[in-house]
Amino acid sequence: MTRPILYSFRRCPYAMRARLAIHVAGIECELREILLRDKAPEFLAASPKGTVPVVVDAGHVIEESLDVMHWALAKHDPQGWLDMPQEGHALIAQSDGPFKSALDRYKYGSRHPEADTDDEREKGADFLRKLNTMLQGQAYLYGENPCLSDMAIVTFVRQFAHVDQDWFYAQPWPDLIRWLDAFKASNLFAAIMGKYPTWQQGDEIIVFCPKTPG
Ligand SMILES: N[C@@H](CCC(=O)N[C@@H](CS)C(=O)NCC(=O)O)C(=O)O
Repeated sequence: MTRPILYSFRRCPYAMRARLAIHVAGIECELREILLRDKAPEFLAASPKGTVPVVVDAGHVIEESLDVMHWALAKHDPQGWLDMPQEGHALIAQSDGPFKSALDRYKYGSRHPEADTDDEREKGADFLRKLNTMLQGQAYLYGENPCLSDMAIVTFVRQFAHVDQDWFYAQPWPDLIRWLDAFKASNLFAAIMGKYPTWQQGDEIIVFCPKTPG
């Protein structure tokens, strides 16, 4: 049986969330690490829009990270990540939309000369305050177990926190910080952050999340 191919980029928060779902689902993939500034032609042939992550599963191309998460969890969802209230989808949309836009303008201020980085940080902080409130008294966004929205959002919160860690960790968001730090310290996060050389045709196959024997 041929394994699905996963085109990925280690530090991309979209690729990270795809790898989180693939890993928790235990799907063995052939990992191909892409260099964003010099994309492999095989990658562009599979998905001309040229964003990671992309999964190619028996000729079927999945080129949106959330779709990759759903694809993986539909196969196997041992932690019940899909067991999420309906509003979790709207929360993910808020993260992928306005929050991600503020994050980009805050993080890459020089690429957005029209934006004021303090204003953008404040827009992002509005969303983070909401998450902090949701996390009060519970380990995850919708209770004591992680679900799709935790894992679809946390990699972007991590990126936001890393723009200016001194500022982030000084904010009155103890529950959000606890949630983020627990994720960063988790075995799951460690398992998806392995370092791989950039892939090119002819390289030896790298198996992402190999099945443990037995
Ligand atoms: N909507 C896409 C967005 C993916 C995305 O934008 N990934 C970035 C890397 S973090 C990318 O591949 N950018 C293309 C480039 O930099 O050339 C998804 O959810 O998969």
